[in-house]
Amino acid sequence: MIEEVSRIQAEALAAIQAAASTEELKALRVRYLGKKAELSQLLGQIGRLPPEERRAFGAACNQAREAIEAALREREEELRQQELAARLEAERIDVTLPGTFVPRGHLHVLRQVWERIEEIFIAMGYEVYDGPEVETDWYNFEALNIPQGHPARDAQDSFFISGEVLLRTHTSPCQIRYMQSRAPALPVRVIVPGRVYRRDFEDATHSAMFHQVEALVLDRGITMGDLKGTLLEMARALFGPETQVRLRPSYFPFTEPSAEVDVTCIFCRGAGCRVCKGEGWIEILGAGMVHPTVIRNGGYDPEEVTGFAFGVGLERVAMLMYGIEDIRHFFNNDLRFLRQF
Ligand code: 2U9
Repeated sequence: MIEEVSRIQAEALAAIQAAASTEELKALRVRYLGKKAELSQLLGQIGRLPPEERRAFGAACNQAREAIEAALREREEELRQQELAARLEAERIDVTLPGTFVPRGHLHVLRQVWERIEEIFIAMGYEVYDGPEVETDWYNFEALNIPQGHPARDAQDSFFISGEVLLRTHTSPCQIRYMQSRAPALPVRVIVPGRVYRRDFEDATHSAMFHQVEALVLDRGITMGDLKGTLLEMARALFGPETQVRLRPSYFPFTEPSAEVDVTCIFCRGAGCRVCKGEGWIEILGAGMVHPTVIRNGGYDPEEVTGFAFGVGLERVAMLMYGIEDIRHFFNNDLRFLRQF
């Protein structure tokens, strides 16, 4: 039986040496050292031996077991190293390879102009306010001194959702909401940028949806001088420090007096060219002193406070800044156009 032990040990050591993976080694461990292994079974039969041989046989079995254990450990370490090396080689990453190119987008040109105007007014201490695009008749018209039957309603010929609810035709209703939320606190200095909707037929300069920024300032003793100074500040920040502004008399229901505002032509600097039709001036916005009725509708006392307001079309500003000749370019999402800004 002792020879059996030597044979098993020799066979096991050879098999362990020949094992090609740690997986295989696991199987060999079970086969040579497990409960059903030959060696275990031989040891189980120790009782059959004459008593004087049992000690030597037991020692031989233990010695064989230890030799197999040691060989397993050693081979396992060897194979683990080999397997690790193979994995490192197979999973090697070349960090010097060029990466996948992810094209980078940017803000839409209108959004850029929107943010530029916000920055200009935030720097002058204004708040930026926002409100619903679906408005009631009262906020969009009545509060702004445009009663039922007023011709200014026809001019904005609006998208009604019901008899009383419509898509706002200007951002002015937000100004009323802002005043109501602040009254009687002074001063009011706020701009409201946002989308507005008018039932216009589309052409190179009209779109049924466009963007406005409106400004409103209320305080004791505000004059048209404050309005003109503010307009000059904005015009110079947008179009350059040499820009001049001029006011021409006009009419809006919500301001009195009212004015159309021109800036010196940004293409010819006032000399006269094709864009300004030889005038040297380009109209960019409307403005005026807030009508007493509108001040009262916002919750303030027109005997105590005065204020100015103006409204500017974002598309108009962007078209002038970049020489864009058709408003429809903004909304067609043609990348050849959008990428230019
Ligand atoms: C309140 C009181 C007064 C805002 C004003 C204009 C004149 C104006 C147009 C410019 C081009 C609209 O985008 S556009 O078509 N806007 O001419 N807007 S005064 O007056 C207000 C606003 C709110 C409470």
